[in-house]
Amino acid sequence: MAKNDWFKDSVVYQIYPMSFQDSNGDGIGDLKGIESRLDYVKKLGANTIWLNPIYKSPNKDNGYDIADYESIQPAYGTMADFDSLLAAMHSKGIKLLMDLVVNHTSDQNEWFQESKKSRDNKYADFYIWRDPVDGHAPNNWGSNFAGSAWTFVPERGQYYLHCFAEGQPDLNWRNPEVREAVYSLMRFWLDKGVDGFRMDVINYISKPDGLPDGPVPAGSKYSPCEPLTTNGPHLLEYLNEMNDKVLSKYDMMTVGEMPATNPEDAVRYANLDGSGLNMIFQFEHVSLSFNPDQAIGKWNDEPVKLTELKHSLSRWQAGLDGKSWNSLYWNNHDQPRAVSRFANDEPEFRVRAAKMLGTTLHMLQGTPYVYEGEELGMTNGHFTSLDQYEDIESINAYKQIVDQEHLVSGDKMLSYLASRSRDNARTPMQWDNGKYAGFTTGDKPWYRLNANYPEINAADELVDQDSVFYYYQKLIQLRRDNDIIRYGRFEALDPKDDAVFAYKRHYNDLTLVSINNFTAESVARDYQIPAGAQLLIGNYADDQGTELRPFESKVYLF
Ligand code: TEU
Ligand code: CA
Repeated sequence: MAKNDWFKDSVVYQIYPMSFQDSNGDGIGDLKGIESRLDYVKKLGANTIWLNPIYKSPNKDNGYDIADYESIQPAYGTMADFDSLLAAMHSKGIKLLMDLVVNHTSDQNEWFQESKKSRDNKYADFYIWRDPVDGHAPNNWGSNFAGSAWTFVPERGQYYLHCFAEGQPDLNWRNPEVREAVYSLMRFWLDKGVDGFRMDVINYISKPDGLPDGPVPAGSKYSPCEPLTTNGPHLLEYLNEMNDKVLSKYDMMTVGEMPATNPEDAVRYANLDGSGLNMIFQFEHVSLSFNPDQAIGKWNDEPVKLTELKHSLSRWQAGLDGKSWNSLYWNNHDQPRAVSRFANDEPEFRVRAAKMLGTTLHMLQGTPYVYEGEELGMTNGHFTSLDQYEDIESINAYKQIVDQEHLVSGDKMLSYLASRSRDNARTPMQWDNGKYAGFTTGDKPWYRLNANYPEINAADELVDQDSVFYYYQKLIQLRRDNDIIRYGRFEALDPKDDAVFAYKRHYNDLTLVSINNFTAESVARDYQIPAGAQLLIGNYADDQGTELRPFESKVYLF
């Protein structure tokens, strides 16, 4: 394996620091808490951890608004705690990916604090400032978190652009000094020994020339920043420059978060020739039920159609083979819980369904990402009132869509939030059935627990050989043991079948068949499995041949 190629052999476990493990009873997860749980991650078999942002931040967007790139959020601990965590990880053979959030900073960042003072200071050109047009914002762009993407600052008599919250001003990547400042903070962490970066909305960094108005969906006042600001004219140039000046100098891995991309974009920005990033997080399979041209956008409560999901994942598997590399994920801190969204979280089916989703994803080509609690089959919160939400996106969306634009009723929007809110993923980790699920010893977790922690928790799963946890452990071990799972070529089977997602992988003279029933019904399917085939894994105790029971998964090798 060539230098820097270990990204292909990684299985990444994603930790949302705020909600993982509190060590000092203040109700907020922290670095010492993470360190105390490394053996759990090790036991699962992941060899890489991605930490969501742990830098100093006013938490307008839970750490995605960074006030100081080179210091640790005090609630999470100190730089000494970080050094200790990194050393502990490395001693256990676990690599660390940090979150790199450089499309925007916090408005509390010193760069912005200086920039907003005048039009001629050292940082004046670090952000995207424009004069008012006829007393209004310079264009019609809307923030991803509702409202205009522009905020006026009287000191400068100008507006600044923020594709996310007002407290998240976009950096001006056209300014070479901005790019150098970013490379410098990257080197700071790489020189400490971190093993790579997950790059937040990295395909937003090059804005279109002239910042022209965009189309406004019916019922809205604004044209959403996305996709107007994604995949801009200088993106590839910036990524190549970053590669030249930083990435190529270290033995590291990169994954760029890139909404609004297609397989051709992946080949462009994350080519296996090593000129850009190692892989991207694409959004197609988690956006299939969106209405991009309507003001309601991502908000709905429709289940995804299996045929569309299959079509999407299949075209990414085929489109990237030999040219780029897939990231494989069902959920993360921005997405609802996989078992609730793509399968079935009712007690009767949950365990089987969670294993089925794990099988579907982990037998694909690419690097799998497991989001904390996914390996337990954790579910959505099933919240029913607005005061149960904490996330800026969810709360602002409700205000805009229900209170201001009157596009849907409050009840309808609550149903949409229950189905799609990012908060579904952000409830504290369910370690055991004790008070606050073992997440904190204090009396106030920063965010509410999912009420089902007495039934779904790590302690119970670790003493149950049939648990989702041990099933994920086996999936990860199978990937390690079988080149065909890591490198094999993908072949879709029966694209029109709306109940079963089955596919083949091919490597040398070996064939693997992954069969996954996405329904709560029994169905019969014949994939012509040869008599001597080996059953690598399955989520029922026995094999009924062509009969597939509810949410049954099985994988054959021959
Ligand atoms: O998320 C980016 C992201 O998910 C959006 O671009 C999304 O497509 C948009 O909000 C439309 O719904 C990343 C982080 O993962 C997220 O937690 C941050 O809030 C965001 O960037 C800003 O940093
Ligand atoms: Ca704490």
